[in-house]
Amino acid sequence: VDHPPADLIVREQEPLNLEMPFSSLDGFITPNESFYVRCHFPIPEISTSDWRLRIEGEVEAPFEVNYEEIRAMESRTISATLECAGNNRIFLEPKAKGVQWELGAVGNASWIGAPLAALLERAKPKSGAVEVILDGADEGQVDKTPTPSGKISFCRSLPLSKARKDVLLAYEMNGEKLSASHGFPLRAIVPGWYAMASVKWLRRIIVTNKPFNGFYQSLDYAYWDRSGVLPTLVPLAELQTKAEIARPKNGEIVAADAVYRVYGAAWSGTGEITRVEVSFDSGQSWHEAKLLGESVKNAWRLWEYEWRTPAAGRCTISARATDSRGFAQPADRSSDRGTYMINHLLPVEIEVR
Ligand SMILES: Nc1nc2c(c(=O)[nH]1)N[C@H]1C(S)=C(S)[C@@H](COP(=O)(O)O)O[C@H]1N2
Ligand SMILES: [Mo]
Repeated sequence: VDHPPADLIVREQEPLNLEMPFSSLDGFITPNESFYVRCHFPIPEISTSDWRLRIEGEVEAPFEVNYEEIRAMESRTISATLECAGNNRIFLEPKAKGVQWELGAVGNASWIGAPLAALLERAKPKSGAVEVILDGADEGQVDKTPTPSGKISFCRSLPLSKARKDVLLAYEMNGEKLSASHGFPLRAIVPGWYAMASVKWLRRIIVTNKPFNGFYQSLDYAYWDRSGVLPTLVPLAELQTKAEIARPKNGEIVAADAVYRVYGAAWSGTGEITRVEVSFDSGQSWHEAKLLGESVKNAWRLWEYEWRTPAAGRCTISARATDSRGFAQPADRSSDRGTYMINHLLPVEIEVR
């Protein structure tokens, strides 16, 4: 690791999986040393002098760029919240396999990079092009059946329309050069989508004329969609609307007959957060929380609620978010989502003393 994981919970050493203790939430921007890390394979060591990004596939004009060329392109700065699709997995019943994330496989950063649209424009996708595969330089063996023989790389695809709309190829995170664990030298930032789409250590961009069905698009990071005539396995995409409580944290002891500032963050991939509500009685009554700061597209919104604490006893606190398109959080969990897209209500149990 190129930064000390002092602020982070080590979920796995190899591959490296680090979680932010969500109770340490302290502002709109997650500092780089507190930002969660999710890796499937060993972190590739890449030197900028050997590194190239190739744009190929169903394009009229395939080409390669090096690190200096990417940095010399017209840049854009965006805020974007990344959340792992498996965030909150530890709370699933029955227990699910996979990294046991609590609340902290999420973070918000300011990213600087080149718009993917600019590279695509130069490569000129052919008329039948439908998707763009983002291919990472990290490789390894996966163990879900049917198991591919030999190593595969981490790669994901996007519809060409999304790739052209707002995807950033980022080389800076919160004003610093991207670190090895976050994808040095270049990573994708796919705003509004679960973070498996934001491929790190980019090496190739492949335009295709048919939907891609790679491992992380089908066997992994997919869910059962029942909106059509028959259930279909669909790759995960948009972030689901969610509010998380940073403080108090589970098991915290809170002073009775006092004022406590309940504090957290809320985000959505489908719209703006318009409302966060808090309940102190297992969801029987709800109180409007105050949304802090300004609404920033594709970034989380911090919120707070000044709580007059009751007399001593146990208390269950829940928070729920609603977005501008009316998406809210389900009370219960559907197994159609496998071990991903966990946004049902997750109450915090505390003691008032
Ligand atoms: N090449 C590559 N890109 C990747 C991954 C990976 O293992 N390899 N993990 C993905 C997943 S599942 C998540 S949640 C985010 C995590 O980004 P971070 O480590 O910068 O927080 O990266 C995504 N991009
Ligand atoms: Mo993830």
